[in-house]
Amino acid sequence: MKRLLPMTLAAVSLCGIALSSPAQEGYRPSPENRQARAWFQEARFGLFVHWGVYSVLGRGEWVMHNERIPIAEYEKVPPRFDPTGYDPAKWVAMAKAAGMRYITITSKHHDGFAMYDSKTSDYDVVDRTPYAKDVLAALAEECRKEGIRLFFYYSQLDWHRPDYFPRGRTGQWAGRPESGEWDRYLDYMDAQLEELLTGYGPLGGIWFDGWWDRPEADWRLGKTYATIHRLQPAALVGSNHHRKPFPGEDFQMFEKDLPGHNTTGWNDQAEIGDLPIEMCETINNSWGYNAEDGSHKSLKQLVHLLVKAAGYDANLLLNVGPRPDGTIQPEHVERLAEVGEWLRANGESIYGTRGGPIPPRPWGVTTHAGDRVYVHVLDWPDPVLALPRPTRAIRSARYLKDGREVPLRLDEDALLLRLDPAAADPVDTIVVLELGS
Ligand code: FHN
Repeated sequence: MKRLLPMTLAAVSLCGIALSSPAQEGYRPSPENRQARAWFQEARFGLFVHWGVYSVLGRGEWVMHNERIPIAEYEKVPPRFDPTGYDPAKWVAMAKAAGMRYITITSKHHDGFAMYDSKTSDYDVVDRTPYAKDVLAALAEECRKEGIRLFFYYSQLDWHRPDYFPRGRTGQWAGRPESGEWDRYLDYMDAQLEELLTGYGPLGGIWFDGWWDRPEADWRLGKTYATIHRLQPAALVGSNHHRKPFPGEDFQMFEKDLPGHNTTGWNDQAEIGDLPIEMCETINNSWGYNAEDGSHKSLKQLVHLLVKAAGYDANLLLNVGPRPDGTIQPEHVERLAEVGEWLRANGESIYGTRGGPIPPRPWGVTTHAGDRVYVHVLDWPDPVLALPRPTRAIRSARYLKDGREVPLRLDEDALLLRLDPAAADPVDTIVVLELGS
């Protein structure tokens, strides 16, 4: 089995000390931005799409680095990329049927290849592939039609551009000259971002990644973030730098970890800020299409990710890696449809809720909205579940599934719920507490 995870990212991010210039000091989000943040927090569930010419090789999006493929070799891949089966209407319909409210797609990943018609470089899907069409433009139009918000993932790290110099911790086998103009690379990046922010209609936001390749560098983030906020005030800026949010950012993401956790090793410095949070995860173990990766998570595992994320007051951005023909592998289409079915029955306990009031527990999490608290029992302890005594009166406790009453008793400092084993749900047993004044 090929190594699925990219080069030990933990090693990459751990040793970098951030010495770069401060980001957008003094940034105050516009009213539109605040509205967009509120929308984002209510949306709770989005589709992540890692798609690029690397899908042709079917070994994930890090193949160029992991297999030390020099640029001259890697440039033989785009001519083989011809996704005649690409149908954005199908992707958007799949996302909607899964209960997703937004899509975040890779406009450019670390290999530097643009999945749109860039005017600043011909290293893109229109100029270098037989397909020769702007895949982002077609998706943007479909999203607009279907009321799905579209975010663009943009890699600050670039293994192709010579001016990405001094090099960082990756991309050292690309075969570029040991020279280049870092500021010219940043100008190029800002120019591409301007194209994305002016050529595809209103965006949900920009999802940056790759800062961790050169954490000591001056990324001129203040200028870049200010440009985004100027061109689209409602667009949300987020960066997967695994640190506490920088000024100018509008949401915070955690990769493969619940907020505040660090099972991956790269979230050790990822302090939780006061911004809306999103957690991103794969359905199998790969972001980009990997023909060998059959470790697809079950419905239960995926719903637990969604519910736990909501219990931590975070969104879930769940990934697919489309195939080189533009289709999504059937296992992932199926999984997403199953999650959609679950959300059609239980969505009120996720959408528009906030995490808590009871912090995450070994048995599960809680979410709340208005006068309702949703107790998500994910791991069935025993017939009686003890919760901290609520500060407000309890009007009723019922199973979300069928409205049946759940017997309860209030003790001095606890609320005891008597759960009926026959009502146990194999995925998530949800008890709705209706609160009084
Ligand atoms: O290196 C990338 C990886 O390819 C993928 O894009 C993920 C998605 O969150 N982020 C980086 C790894 O942290």
